[in-house]
Amino acid sequence: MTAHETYIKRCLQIAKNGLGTTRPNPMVGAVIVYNNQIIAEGFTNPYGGPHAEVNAINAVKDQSLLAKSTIYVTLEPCSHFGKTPPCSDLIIRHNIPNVVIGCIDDNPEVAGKGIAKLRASGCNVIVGVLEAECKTHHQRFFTFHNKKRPYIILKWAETADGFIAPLKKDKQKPVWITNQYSRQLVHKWRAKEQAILVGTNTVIADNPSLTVRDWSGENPIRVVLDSTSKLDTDYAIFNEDAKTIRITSETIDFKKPIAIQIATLLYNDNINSVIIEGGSQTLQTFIDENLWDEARVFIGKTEFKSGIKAPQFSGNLISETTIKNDTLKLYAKN
Ligand code: AOF
Ligand code: ZN
Repeated sequence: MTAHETYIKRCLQIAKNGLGTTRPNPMVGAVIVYNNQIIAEGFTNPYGGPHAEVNAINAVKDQSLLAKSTIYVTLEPCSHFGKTPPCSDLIIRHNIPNVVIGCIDDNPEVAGKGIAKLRASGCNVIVGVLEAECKTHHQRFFTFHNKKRPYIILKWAETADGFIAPLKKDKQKPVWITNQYSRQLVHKWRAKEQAILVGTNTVIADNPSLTVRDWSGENPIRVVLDSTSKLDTDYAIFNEDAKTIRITSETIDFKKPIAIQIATLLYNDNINSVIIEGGSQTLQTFIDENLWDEARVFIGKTEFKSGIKAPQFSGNLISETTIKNDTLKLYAKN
């Protein structure tokens, strides 16, 4: 690993401190290096607050060193007045001579203009260090700007014989396909996403809370498809633990393809990622409309013999792991 890569790697590490708070803004990390030593670090503040570069620059004790330093940042420094002033201007004002960037910011407000500004003022700018890692790190933000929809993760658990749920089920007794460790992992995943979505049948059958209670962090915004507009507000999904968006026939046309309408609605609500946790019909809708980015499928050891079939799809298998007696398969879209 080169020195540049080592420092960008550190930027990626500290960027994650912004998890759950910066969205829909990207969680950026920045470090300032003088004489082969990190002299300051910063990450993006909660939405609307100072950017990573601002925090890193302010954290330098001896500000005179800035004129002899290099700033490393996962994402191109911004060039526009949004909720905060442009980071590229701040870098120029402090005469920081070297800027090393992971990847370009695809927000049309920025999109290369930050780099152009820095270069025009005489900064030495290097772009594309650990670019793939930085793009992956910022993929929710990029999907939001480039595809005008949230990053979409499909998640379900199926039995060894391919069922997602039994046909009929006793409301009082939850039926678990996966073990407690897999379930905790799902709560960890939830904390990473801005929203979580389920269909009406899942609410009625499982009465899920869709929170991160077995982990920590922010509860995602709950989104429920209520095609009949009849869901009782007694369901746990409407409790005070998190915000809930109810999608009814007043918000979308259930006779037309619905996944694209939902994706657009969430985009308009500034939501840059969503995890879809069922049921089979809702998941299948997103698969059939080809509107997903990742699928995370647990396969348990139990068999139901009959029941509601798991979604049918094809994807690129990225990894297969075991969590005690469960198998977890991660797919990316073909
Ligand atoms: C950076 N560093 O840490 C972040 C950046 O409304 P504002 O002022 O907060 O600007 C938001 C936009 O700035 C956001 O859409 C993205 O393009 C960029 N985010 N830029 O230089 C940061 N979070
Ligand atoms: Zn900025």
